[in-house]
Amino acid sequence: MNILQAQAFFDGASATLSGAKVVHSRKKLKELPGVFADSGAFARMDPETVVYEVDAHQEGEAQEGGLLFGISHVHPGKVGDEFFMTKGHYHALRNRAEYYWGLGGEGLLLLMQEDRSVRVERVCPGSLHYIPGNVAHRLVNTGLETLHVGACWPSDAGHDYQAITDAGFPARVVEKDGRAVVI
Ligand code: PAN
Ligand code: ZN
Repeated sequence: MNILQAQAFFDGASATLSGAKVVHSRKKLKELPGVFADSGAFARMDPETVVYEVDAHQEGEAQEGGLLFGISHVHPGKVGDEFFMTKGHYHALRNRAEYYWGLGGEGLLLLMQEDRSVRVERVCPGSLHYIPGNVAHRLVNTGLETLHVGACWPSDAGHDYQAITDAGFPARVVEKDGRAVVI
């Protein structure tokens, strides 16, 4: 019997994912209007600035029971005093859960229930985060290096960004006196 090569390769040291079925995407500042509080600072920044990137391994079509594996790379930076972060989302199929785990850099994970109550977990190399269904999630890079975070989620989960676009998260992470604080 033939022994096959793996479909993809994950390099833990550099937090990179490669393979034919790995899809890379980038989110630039210009794609994040209204996400950061300081619209004046946002307008003064280069709209081509890459805020975060995602590598995702997708094996087959989205389906019930399927899984996706990805790595998010949130670059260091701020808009005004607010740290770079992901757009954040609920899963379109609301009850779908997800695991995140810290691979490099430091940051925070904002977790919001549908009643808008928020929990914040510290993300660091080795940290493991279970995101239950019905919980919106957003990564914030509070450090000076890129924040690398692994993720595994159901392939049929989908992303619902609308609820976040409409009302945002009730908590923001800003730098105050050289420290990251949640306000
Ligand atoms: C992650 C996120 C990734 C980018 O793969 O999609 O961190 O964040 P946004 O999707 O909020 O832009 C995940 O949670 N997938 O379900
Ligand atoms: Zn998700």
